[in-house]
Amino acid sequence: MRRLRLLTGGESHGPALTAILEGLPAGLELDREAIDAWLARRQHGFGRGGRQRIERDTVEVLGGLRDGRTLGSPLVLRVVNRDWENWREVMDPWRVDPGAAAARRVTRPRPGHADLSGGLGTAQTEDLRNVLERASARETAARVAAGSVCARFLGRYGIAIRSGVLQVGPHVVHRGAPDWDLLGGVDPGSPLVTPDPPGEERLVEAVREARERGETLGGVVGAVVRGLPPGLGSHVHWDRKLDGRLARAVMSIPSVKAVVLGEGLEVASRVGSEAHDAIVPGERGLTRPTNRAGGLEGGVTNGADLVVRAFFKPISTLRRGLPSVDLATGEPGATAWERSDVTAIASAPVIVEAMLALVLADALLEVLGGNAMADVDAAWEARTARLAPWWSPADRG
Ligand code: EPS
Repeated sequence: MRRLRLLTGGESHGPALTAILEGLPAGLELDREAIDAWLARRQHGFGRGGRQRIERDTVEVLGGLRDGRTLGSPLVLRVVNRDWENWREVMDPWRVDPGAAAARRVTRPRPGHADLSGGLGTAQTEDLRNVLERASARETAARVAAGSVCARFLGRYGIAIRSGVLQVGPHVVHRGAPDWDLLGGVDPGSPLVTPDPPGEERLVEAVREARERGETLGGVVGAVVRGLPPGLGSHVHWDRKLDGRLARAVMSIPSVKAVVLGEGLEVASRVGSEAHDAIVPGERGLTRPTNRAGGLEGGVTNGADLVVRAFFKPISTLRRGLPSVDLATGEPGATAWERSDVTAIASAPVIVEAMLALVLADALLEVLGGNAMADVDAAWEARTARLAPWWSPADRG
């Protein structure tokens, strides 16, 4: 991140999650309802566990905003954990109740979660709760709050994001890279937010079956960003290339094990003439009849839609348990279960959108500069004027 910084804090069953987003220009108008709508999307979906019936995520702003406009100082956002009330004795920052803490101690690490690796890494194997509380995907609530603000910034320049679930476990709704029109068919209120809402009943049934078997499911999320001007990122340095920055951000979402840009998975097995996107003169600039590159060439946006897929592994808390070892005794034993999601895939699209918005807002600010929205606006106008012979935001659509 070159212009923006995002730091999140807070544990899953602690008092709250916090996000500090630093580097936004002063004068960006925010909308509380819009942030809350993003948070609600993250809570929506079929397959979530009992926790989502407790939480009602909404944003509180603790700094960086006055009269609905950013001040240029760090934007401090908080999302309260309602479940904290039930965990005070176990999660008290100053003094936990030893009896309550012992009853909630975790010593059998879940394969696939951060329990063992994080416990070994931070010398906290005596109670893996010290690790799993922070490693919990609950943290993504803070990212979504901050990401929605970045999306608002991008929206000012006509840059918009769509997303949806392309696959739930082995059940494929759409194979291959998504496009803008496909994701226009997503109903954010449908149980699994796929581009085929009427076809979701069989997916819902698959989630129900997995629940009955004590299993969990992952899946695939697709996202497309429209309206990005060419030239974001860099062809010059490995750490400034936008493909790497986007992949890192999406890969950092809990459970993501693979990120694909455009038709990146598919082109590896094609010949060159079927892998690239011809450059053709158009009426108002250059056009590309295909978008296999997914909007990025050489680590730089090329003006086409940015196309991303994120592959999520199944959740690692299974009701049927997974083979593990009790670190307190050294004895083998199945992992414990209290409650969990069967799948959180319906929550994933908005999280992917948030991470894309964060990186893209950073990349846009990097080329536009400016600490005040008026200056950023002027830079946007100058840049689009320079690009006019080649690219026009109006052409995307
Ligand atoms: C999570 C475990 C579950 C999920 C949680 C992520 O929480 P709990 O242990 O309280 O049942 O519900 O996700 C959320 C709370 C959320 O808001 O997304 C985990 O271990 O990663």
